[in-house]
Amino acid sequence: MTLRYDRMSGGEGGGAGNGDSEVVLETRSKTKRPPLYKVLLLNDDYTPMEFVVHVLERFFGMNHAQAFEVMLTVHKKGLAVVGVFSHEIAETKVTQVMDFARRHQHPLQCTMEREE
Ligand code: TYC
Repeated sequence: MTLRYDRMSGGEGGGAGNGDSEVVLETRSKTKRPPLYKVLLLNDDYTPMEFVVHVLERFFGMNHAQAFEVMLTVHKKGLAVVGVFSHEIAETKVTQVMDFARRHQHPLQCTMEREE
């Protein structure tokens, strides 16, 4: 939305002044909220279920029951959103999960996707 206001001359002389007038157009620049990013965990056939549960507890602050439930969703559906974050935080989560999985030689995949 563009906000404008017009203001006719003021200042010295007032209405019956020298006849000069002034128009002020002010455009308020729109302040958009930064986009959010979904972090997705993908299923595979090899990563142990307990490892995925541990990842969800460790990097996404879930309790054991939540983590187990989300792991099962990924296992059954193929993927699930495991959190929604700013771009920087989402990138950090993806890197942490991918590094942790690689260090343990599991093929677990984690990605991020911009929210509409
Ligand atoms: N499908 C894996 C198995 O049966 C478990 C699994 C769940 C792997 C979630 C990845 O993101 C994942 N061992």
